[in-house]
Amino acid sequence: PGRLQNTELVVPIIVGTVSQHLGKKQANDLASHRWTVYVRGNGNEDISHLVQRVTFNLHPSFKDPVRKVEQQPFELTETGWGEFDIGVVLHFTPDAQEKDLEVFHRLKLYADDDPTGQSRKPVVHEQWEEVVFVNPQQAFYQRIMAH
Ligand code: SLL
Repeated sequence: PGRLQNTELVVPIIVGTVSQHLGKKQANDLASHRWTVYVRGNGNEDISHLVQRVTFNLHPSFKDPVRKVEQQPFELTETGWGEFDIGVVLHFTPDAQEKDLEVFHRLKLYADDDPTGQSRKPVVHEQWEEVVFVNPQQAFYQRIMAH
């Protein structure tokens, strides 16, 4: 047991947001859009073999801005009026013996070709991350490789 030396485990993940204007009838000052932030594996696969829980740190203007999601799907839906950087904290499975990792992802409400946001076309904004485990725990490494 223990850590593997000279080994890197690289796992690609996708962090993204999708948002949509609520429409003139439903929108109000505090809620012009409905949006979802999510963490996924490459090709939409389950990442619960790696990630135990995700904390989404929202802008302080939200009620209870620290939101914990304890199981798949690791996503959160809200309504709001503005764009901001969402802190997405990955808590890995205990056998990884790794620190939490915070990734920042910009919530995008407005498409570049529609700056007023009146179109109701969903706006998707995704970023790729490569999570790198340096000298991973042996048991964790074997479990992930066998997955
Ligand atoms: C801005 N710096 O000024 C950004 C802040 C904050 C958005 C955006 C809260 C919604 C609610 C909300 O959408 N905050 O209170 O339910 O554009």
